[in-house]
Amino acid sequence: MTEPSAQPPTAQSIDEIIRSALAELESLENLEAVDQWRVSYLGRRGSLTAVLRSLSSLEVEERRTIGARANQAKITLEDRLEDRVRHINEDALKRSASRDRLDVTLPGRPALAGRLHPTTKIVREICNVFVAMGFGVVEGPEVEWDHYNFEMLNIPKGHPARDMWNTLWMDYEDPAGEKAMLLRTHTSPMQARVMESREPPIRVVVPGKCYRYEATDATHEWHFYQVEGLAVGEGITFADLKGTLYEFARKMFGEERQIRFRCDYFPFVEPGVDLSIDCFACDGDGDGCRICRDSGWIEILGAGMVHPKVLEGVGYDTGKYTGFAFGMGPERIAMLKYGIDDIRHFYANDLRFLRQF
Ligand code: FA5
Repeated sequence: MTEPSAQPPTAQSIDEIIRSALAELESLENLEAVDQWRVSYLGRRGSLTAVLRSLSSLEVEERRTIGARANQAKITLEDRLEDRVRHINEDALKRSASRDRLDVTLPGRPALAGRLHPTTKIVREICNVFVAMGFGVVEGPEVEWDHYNFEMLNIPKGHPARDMWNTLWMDYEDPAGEKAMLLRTHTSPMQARVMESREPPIRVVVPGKCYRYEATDATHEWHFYQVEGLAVGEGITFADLKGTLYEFARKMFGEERQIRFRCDYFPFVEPGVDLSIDCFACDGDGDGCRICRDSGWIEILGAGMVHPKVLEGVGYDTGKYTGFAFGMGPERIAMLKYGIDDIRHFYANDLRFLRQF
């Protein structure tokens, strides 16, 4: 850059300004530098502007020739400035076009598709079997009142049967100072809720999450799913219960499966039973079988005829209506069906396990 001169301008000094300005301009690679260049030659205090200002100190004749030269110099610098800016912009555009070029021949990245959790799948499979038999599907609250989880199921306070369900209580007490709210320990409270809200005939299954204050092991989680079933109407008998569950076992585990009922106790059914299927791994032989632990049978659910006290509790006429109910653990059914040896795999969030389903 040439410093503005205090000397009167001459043709040589103007040529010198042009020469050095153009040489400098050619070496500039970005717009900021070009703007600084413009300020230093053509700006208010720029060297060429200073020349134009000092023309008045020249003789008239000299002023005409030197002035014309200086004006021509200004036009030259402005033209070349414009060229340089265009050149820099075009260069930047070319560079970005080659840098950001889209290679349409590259193979695409495969989209990661999510999938249903194995519990969701088995719960849907179970529900579908019952839907095909005319059952509807309903859901209910996971935070439940003691009233529905126990009282309405013929399990009053102090009843020893409460010990069958290790309970996670909420920090809420009723006016009598009793713990009143809990994470439901089973889906059975929905029996009373459904019966309170409609009249027979009723046929529903209730899938949902349950919680128990439980030490976990290969077959016990502290949170797990259940699918409850309830049918209430006129003339429903134990034969209907047997037929329904028999159909379910065959649809889930195969036509050749045998089922076995044994007496069991649940305060909200009478009589109560548990249902086993003959082991699909050893075909009921039992001998040395890891799945059924030598017994030839695998227990899959609890069931029974709805206890008259439960029907009375919701105001049903027990002379007119009877019903059956059942409750099963879908994770245990999935374990049996797919040979999973530990229930804790279901909720450990290990994709190596979950991707297998
Ligand atoms: C009940 O919960 C009764 N409400 C079932 C019932 C309903 C009986 C209607 C009669 C009429 P039980 O505690 O046995 O019963 O649990 C039922 C099923 O839930 C079990 O067979 C098992 O498959 C599953 N289950 C129970 N506890 C756990 C647990 N800790 N982890 C995983 N699954 C469990």
